Amino acid sequence: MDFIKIEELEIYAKHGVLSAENQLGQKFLVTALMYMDTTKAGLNDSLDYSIDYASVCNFITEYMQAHTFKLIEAAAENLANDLLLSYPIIQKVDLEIKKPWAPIGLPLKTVSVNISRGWHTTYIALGSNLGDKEEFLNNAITEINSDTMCQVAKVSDFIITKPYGFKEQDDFINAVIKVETLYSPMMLLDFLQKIELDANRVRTIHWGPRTLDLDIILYDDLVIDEENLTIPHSDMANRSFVLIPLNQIAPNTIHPVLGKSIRELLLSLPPEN
Ligand code: A4P
Ligand code: MG
Repeated sequence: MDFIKIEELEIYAKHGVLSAENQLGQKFLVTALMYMDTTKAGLNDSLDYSIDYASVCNFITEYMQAHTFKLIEAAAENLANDLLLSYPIIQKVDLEIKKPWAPIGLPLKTVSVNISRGWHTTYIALGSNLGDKEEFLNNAITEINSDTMCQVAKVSDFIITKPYGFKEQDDFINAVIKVETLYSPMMLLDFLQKIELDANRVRTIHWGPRTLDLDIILYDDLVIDEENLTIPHSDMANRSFVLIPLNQIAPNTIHPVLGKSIRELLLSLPPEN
């Protein structure tokens, strides 16, 4: 992908673990690679389709001077987030913060931290079969969208579905949403679980009734299988209550393990699912 690079912007600021560093300050060098599609800006020769790098340099300088972090990791993390939120055209940023004068009493050239942060596309399945089901789904969507780290980009229809798995329970309302997020998969899971808890979800029976269930279905084309998080969702390809709404908003998205589009997965689903 195209990028615009700001190299070794020199900033005098006050980050550091030592109190002398917080009081006297020192020099930092910031390098930022900002990924975006520059085609339109190039063809139209217009800043309307790009970023003004002078403005970004001022932004970075002001940010670094307005805050005092102990760790350059924290300075980088927060600066990357703020850059991505303030300049929506930037899809990803590689950020390096160098400390050329790190006070360690030994002859070192520089110490630096390098991070890469960006927007990710994720699909989240919502389900409810207790209480005011529609309201639980609507509230969850509003809560997700009101978090600065998430933007709800698409919402499928709300569909009424028969219970899958444990059958002796009320019908569900299900939906799938497309969300652009700055959260890592783990942070996203934590965030969604807090929303579930807020909805007073009581977990008694596995696959049983719930006020609100939020599952991460896809996250870019990432494949992870950790103890508490599996992406793509391990059972998504067998569930019409996931595939029908997902097919409405992402029919051509490819399942990164099965190598089939959502439309193909839905077409090959047995009718009883
Ligand atoms: N977990 C692992 N991967 C993920 C992921 N991709 N997204 C872990 C979210 N969570 C994930 O889930 C248990 C643990 O799964 C979480 O703590 C997380 O670390 P849970 O939702 O807390 O527990 P559960 O609901 O009892 O089990 P499970 O297997 O998650 O149930 P499902 O898969 O959520 O299915 N029928 C219809 N028609 N519509 C429905 O929405 N839903 C279910 C529940 C059953 N039948 C249904 C529906
Ligand atoms: Mg679940």
